[in-house]
Amino acid sequence: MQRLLVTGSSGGMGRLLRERLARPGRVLRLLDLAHPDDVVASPDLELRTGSVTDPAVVARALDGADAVLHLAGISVEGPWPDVLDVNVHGTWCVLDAASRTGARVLLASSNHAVGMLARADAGPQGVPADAPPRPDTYYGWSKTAGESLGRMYADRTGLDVVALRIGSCFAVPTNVRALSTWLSPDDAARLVEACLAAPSPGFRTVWGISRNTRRWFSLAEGEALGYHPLDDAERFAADVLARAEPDEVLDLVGGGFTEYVLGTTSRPPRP
Ligand code: 15L
Repeated sequence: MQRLLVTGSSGGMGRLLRERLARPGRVLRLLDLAHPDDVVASPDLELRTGSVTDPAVVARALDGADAVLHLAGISVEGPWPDVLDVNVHGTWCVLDAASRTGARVLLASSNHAVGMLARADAGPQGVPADAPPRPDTYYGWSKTAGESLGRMYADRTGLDVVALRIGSCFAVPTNVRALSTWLSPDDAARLVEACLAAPSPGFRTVWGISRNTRRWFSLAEGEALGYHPLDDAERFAADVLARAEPDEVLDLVGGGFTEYVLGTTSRPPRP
């Protein structure tokens, strides 16, 4: 029996993945500050409540787990102390506890780790999955910090750590940028399964995107790990383009995040 811990299971991605990751031979253990009423514990579903910033909570949650999908965190730009505590300290709690149990760690990183990259600078295959950090926000920086902490634990302790640079994981793509950056929920589950099944991946960085016709990011590193996405945002293109906002940021990988006043999700007024 495999036990998979999912942190941040009540958040956006956690909710999309919960049912998709359930399967015979697997116990899902969900950790979040609270669980929705319709999520009920069963022999295959263990519910843990608490914060990823509490090392004791995380150590207990990892006890007996074979792997952890670490989704918990602030998922947009936020004030520096909060981002540091939840995203960086929380990720340390997970990596440090996993380094004592040997559980494989899948870290939810983000495209915003390289958000300031100009799309024009991407090679013919798209931005490589291990492109050096170019964070666009405190949030994006926190994701690069998590990746580099993961690398350190992998190097120092032999832990398997896969950092998933997730594009836009929503039920459907909602803007023009997402026609390039979309990660469908089904492909997200395929990505997690590939990361769990790969024999001894060591430290890797892979893009979490679907096989989008307009993709900006390389699929090569994910494919090397056994991730073969099936979905393509293009089937939503007509609808999305009909509703396109004229001022959407499309020249930089991070899109609208690249314009945020740091620490906030507001933009300065345009001249
Ligand atoms: C992310 O990293 C965020 O968590 C998510 O809210 C989206 O904004 C996504 O990136 C994106 O770039 O679309």
